[in-house]
Amino acid sequence: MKNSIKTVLLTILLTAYGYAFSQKANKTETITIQTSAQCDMCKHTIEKAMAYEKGVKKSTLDVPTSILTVEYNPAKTTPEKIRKAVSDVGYDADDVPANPTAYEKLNPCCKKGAHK
Ligand SMILES: [Cu+2]
Repeated sequence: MKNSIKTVLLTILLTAYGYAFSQKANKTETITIQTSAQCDMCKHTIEKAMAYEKGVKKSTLDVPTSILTVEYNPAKTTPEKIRKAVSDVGYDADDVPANPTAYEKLNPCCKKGAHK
């Protein structure tokens, strides 16, 4: 009887430990980035770039505020890499300015001031 209680306790302990470990491996962090996006086309361009970005799980750009919310795996990427990916498609990302070459290629309606 005593031994079976020990077995049960050990099983519970190992299950809890395994669960904690798997949670750590699947860790997701979220960042918000202020971008220079202005319309649905910008949203599409940035979210598409995020879909191809390594370590990014989900991204949503809110057009009215131009804020990009990104869920990512911190073991695979960093906020710096994510901001650079946004810059590389032609948009400012917080203090990282848009890549000038990519910005020049943007549709005219997506350039700064086009909607003001
Ligand atoms: Cu646009």
